[in-house]
Amino acid sequence: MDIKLEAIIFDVDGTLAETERRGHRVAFNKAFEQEGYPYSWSDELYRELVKTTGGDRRIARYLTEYQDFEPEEARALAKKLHPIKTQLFVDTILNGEVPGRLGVARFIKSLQEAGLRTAVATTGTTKWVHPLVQHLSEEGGFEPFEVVVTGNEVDRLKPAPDLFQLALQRLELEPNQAVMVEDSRNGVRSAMATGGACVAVRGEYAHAEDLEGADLIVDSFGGDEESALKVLGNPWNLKVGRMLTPELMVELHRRRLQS
Ligand code: XBP
Ligand code: MG
Repeated sequence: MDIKLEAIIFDVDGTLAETERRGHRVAFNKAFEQEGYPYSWSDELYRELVKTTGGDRRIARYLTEYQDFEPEEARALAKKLHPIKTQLFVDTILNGEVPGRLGVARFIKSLQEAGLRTAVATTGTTKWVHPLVQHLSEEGGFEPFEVVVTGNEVDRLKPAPDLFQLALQRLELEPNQAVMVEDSRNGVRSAMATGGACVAVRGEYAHAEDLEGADLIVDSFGGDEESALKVLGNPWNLKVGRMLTPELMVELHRRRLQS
């Protein structure tokens, strides 16, 4: 019996919006400064730290690995600082300072017009994810996501599959009825661990080789001539044009199912 593609599940950070370098990293640094700690994460250091998913775990890792904190103390200080960082990032969102990634609104609109359901599964904290996805759907002119799963709702963050599995459960779908869209190595690994299909739209902190295993790797969502996407990996030899489209998602899903 033919299994249809029903839904596209999006990651947030690096996928729906390039939030890390100018958003989260700045909010972490503002929180450190506001609370009187002499820490400041450079872009280069953050490229390493962002491999640790979850902002509070990221702070705790930094304190133990770079500031010689004992694990207990590191966790306690992270618990204190992370909510402060989160509120600072919410303020950034509410000031309209977090734009969607180029081409993502067009892509989501085309998916919804083609009758595909759309959802979110992110490691990020509920408190900022909801205002951000609401802002992106209003700014981008697409319907709100049907399901939004955030890092607070599961025990294991990416690269574990838990977030995508919870989104699939809420959509009442099996992994082979969805395509997941990610930007990073942790995200691609999380999607692959569900057994479903994954499209990687390389994020600012990822390199193409990190995204190996995805069913299609591109550098952007694409658009008209000057913003055409570049294909970085195409294991199914799909016919890929200037932009991601619903038809391409259906074809990728079909090829994968037939394999
Ligand atoms: C990326 C993450 C998050 C953000 C920071 O999530 O790992 O931790 O970097 O947000 P994804 P928080 O790519 O899965 O969307 O500080 O709220 O964790
Ligand atoms: Mg991401």
